[in-house]
Amino acid sequence: VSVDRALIDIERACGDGSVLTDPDVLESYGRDTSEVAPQRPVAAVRASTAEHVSAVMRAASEHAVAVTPRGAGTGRVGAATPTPGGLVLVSDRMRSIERIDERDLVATTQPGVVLGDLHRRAEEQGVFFPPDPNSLDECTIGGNVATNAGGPRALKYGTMRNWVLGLQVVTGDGTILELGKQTPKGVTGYDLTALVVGSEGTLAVTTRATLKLLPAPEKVVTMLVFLPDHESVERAVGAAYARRIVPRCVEFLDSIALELVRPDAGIPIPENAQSMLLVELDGDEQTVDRQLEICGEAMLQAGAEDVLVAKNTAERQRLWGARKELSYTMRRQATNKLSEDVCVPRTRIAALLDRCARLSEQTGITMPTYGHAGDGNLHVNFLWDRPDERPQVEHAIRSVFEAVLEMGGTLSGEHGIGLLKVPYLHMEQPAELISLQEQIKGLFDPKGILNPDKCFPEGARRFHGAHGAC
Ligand code: LAC
Ligand code: ZN
Repeated sequence: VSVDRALIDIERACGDGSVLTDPDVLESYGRDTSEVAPQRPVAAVRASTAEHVSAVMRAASEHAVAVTPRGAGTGRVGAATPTPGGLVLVSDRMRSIERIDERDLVATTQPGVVLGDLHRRAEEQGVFFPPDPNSLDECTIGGNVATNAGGPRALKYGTMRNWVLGLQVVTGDGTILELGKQTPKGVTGYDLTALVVGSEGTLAVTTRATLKLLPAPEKVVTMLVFLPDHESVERAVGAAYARRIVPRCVEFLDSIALELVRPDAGIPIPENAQSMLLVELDGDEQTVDRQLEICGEAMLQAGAEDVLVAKNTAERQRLWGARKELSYTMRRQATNKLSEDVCVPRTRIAALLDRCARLSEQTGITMPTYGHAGDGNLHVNFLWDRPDERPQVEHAIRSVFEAVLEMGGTLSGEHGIGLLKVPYLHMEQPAELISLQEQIKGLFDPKGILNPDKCFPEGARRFHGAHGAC
């Protein structure tokens, strides 16, 4: 069959050991960190260079075989789930941090570099790479590029797209391209770098990333703010800005989420706390100390019942450790979990939380909510045990999406479309806009082999049948 012929060409180009077919290995590449059903790939391909990736794409084009690029598989919407009958292209042989230049404030890395390793190496040189998805100890730069990874610090610093200056990529037909620039400014041509960032492996495979850095902030402080109701949460989210302060994080945890982090948070969380904001400030020592005082006062005025400050780095790390684990901790609370990552304007946070509370009451589905409140980006979770509750879950999800769109929000603030959200895309985007994006994909990937079942309804239908996805 054609996939076998493609694999012969690939192994010839990439060398012995570059094609993996061991069932256990393939099993481990079958899924990401979402509820999307696993799909075993026909083979996994390990490329070491851009030339290898190019050879892989040429062979796959010639034999019409789908290729799903994969980082660490920590995505949340099935974007790294192999396309049925296709290959996965892994980056574990491309793990080099090629350059961290603290004077140019630029880093160059291969796609398989783990984000946390880049953070540590940058810190050793006194510089700072802000993007911080919670999977940072596992996830890779290539995956961060593909998903436009966010995280708590996106509030002050933006998401991955703000930090990628240039990319070396390989398109669907095997062409190697240098996109973007090596300098902090540059407006030559269309911004194709920005287009590839967040394209979920549907446009091109990243083989090298040139990233922007900052000097590391001198001081970081974390404040815990306990709030009694949704209105006070919304007021507290806006309170820092009203005092001309931009925190680097404003994270929200509702009462269920709070109970789940309580045992590991390290800081005593008041027994009756209804919700918490984690507010983090960074900058030079004097500024941070002054802002901490102003923010604390502002939070009390917004209705906070109590404000605590983490005493030292160890306390901060423990608290964030519990927060980072939250989605896994929550996963263990029920037989089934789905998690959304909607985003609304900051002034609609209370309305969204009210709406979720009402829906939970109506449907009987537990809907704990937490997330990046400063950005209006909330993870609304749906937990249920019995299979016959599924229709209620579907109803609740659709209702949340409808509400979010009415409020001027978006279906996905940080996790993307992948497979999970394809069935809902049309709620936010008209057919013309979806079609334009599909045409753009066609230019990067003329044979339609790069993750062809993801992001858009037509590809999803072709590989997954009438329902589009899963
Ligand atoms: C989080 C991931 C799920 O914020 O985005 O925990
Ligand atoms: Zn998140």
